[in-house]
Amino acid sequence: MEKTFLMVKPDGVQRNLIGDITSRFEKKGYKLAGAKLMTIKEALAEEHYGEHSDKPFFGELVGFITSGPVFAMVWEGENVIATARQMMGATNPKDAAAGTIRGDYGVTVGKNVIHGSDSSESADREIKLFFDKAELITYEKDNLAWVY
Ligand code: FUP
Repeated sequence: MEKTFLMVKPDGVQRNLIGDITSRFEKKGYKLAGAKLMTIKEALAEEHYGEHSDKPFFGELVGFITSGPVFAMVWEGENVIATARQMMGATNPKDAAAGTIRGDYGVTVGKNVIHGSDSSESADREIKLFFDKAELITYEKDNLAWVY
């Protein structure tokens, strides 16, 4: 089943948005395969954001993502990579539609609340960067026949 890497960034953790963000993906119908509160060391931040290493905002980006705890998650389900990106909204919150996470909670591009993999290659790479295999759980959901 398709998997993606999502992460509530330090601003989202500080603003108590872990629950709301996690809830959106649960309610949508995706399955949580792994999650942890962690701090990101500089080397991991530089590797994760390697594609931006020559950008003027790289230093600020690494400084921000290492500035406090993040909540790292792996979610799975049909089309979860693209659908999670839609649920997150545009990178710059000023362009993100209302109803998306960044549209509802973000103001500036530097502090845009959530990260999500943008392709299956990024998802594979980022899941491996942030999670050991043993931290990802495979399990079945009940058939929910007891929910009325
Ligand atoms: P996204 O995949 O939506 O997270 O966006 P990008 O990979 O293009 O950018 C990664 C992060 O860099 C963004 F979440 C915020 C930051 N960024 C800036 O701070 N300034 C910019 O001009 C563009 C991105």
